[in-house]
Amino acid sequence: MSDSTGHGHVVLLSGGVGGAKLALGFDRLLPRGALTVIANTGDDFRHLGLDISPDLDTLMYTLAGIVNPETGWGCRDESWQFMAALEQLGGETWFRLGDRDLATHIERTRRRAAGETLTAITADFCARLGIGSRLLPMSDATVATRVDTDAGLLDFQDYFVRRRAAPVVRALHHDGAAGAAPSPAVLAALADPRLAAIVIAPSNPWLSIAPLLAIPGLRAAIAAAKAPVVAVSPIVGGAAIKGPTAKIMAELGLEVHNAVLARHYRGLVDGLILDTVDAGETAAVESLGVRAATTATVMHTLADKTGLAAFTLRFAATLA
Ligand code: FO1
Repeated sequence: MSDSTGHGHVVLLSGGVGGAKLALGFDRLLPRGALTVIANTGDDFRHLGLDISPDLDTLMYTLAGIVNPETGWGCRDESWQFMAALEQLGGETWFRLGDRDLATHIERTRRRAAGETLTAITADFCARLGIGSRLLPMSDATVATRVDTDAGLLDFQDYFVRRRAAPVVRALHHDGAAGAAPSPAVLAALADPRLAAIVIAPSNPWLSIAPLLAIPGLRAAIAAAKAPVVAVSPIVGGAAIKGPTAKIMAELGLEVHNAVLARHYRGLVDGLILDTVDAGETAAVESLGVRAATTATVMHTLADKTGLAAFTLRFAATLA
């Protein structure tokens, strides 16, 4: 359950901005190489002829310390010459691509066209950016989240960015997930005997975590792992810290309670971490057979992030 440094290894399932904060907490808390992040690629899309992987890039920039601190995505100290020039030519600028960020998309697109896997490209980018943790796409197959709404069936970024998540969600589809296989690297990470915990980050369960769990082999590998599975709730005080989680839950006819989330994750997670403001919900969560713990889950500072990471590991140890 642990390596020579006495630390267990951690696998973190994560989407973009919210999950990336906890990824950074584990990256800074654990010895180099003890963290593997499995990233959602259901938000990926082809745009302006480029292969774009937003959650992978958000996680990569965050772990490299170069993410834009205001938005949580894209690069810090960014310039926007490309967007300005594209605007002048009447190109599509609703999805903001900064000049530094653009290099990632152009080089990833070139290497994928040359036949490299997303896993291999991501590993090389991370090595070049000095990242010690492993960052793995959930699969090297294409899985695309589609959002069925009152404005029609929308591609993810069209719904999320272009239309600012305004359309009413009827259903979510993960095209390609049923036929997708987790990469060998993902399966190896989940089978690692040094695993102390498998953690589901406080990303949107329906938008960002669902695509991961829709891949049959991935869900099975989590269930087969010896290590306890702990989720950190993105719902704080009946709302989502960031993004449209609460809105989507309401539109899907779900009450915005952590017991609903516990039911959603039931059978997969051993424990759920709630924010202290939701301590009143722990009994309801535990009545579903999911252990509950409370701590400060809203992360602003690095200390918040490493603190939540450490708490998650301690809680997981009580579930082992
Ligand atoms: N989110 C936005 O709300 N507006 C954008 O223009 C935008 C551009 C963008 C570019 C690169 C990238 O990696 C992420 C970007 N995001 C943008 C965030 C992204 O759409 C979401 O964070 C994820 O897809 C959902 O987690």
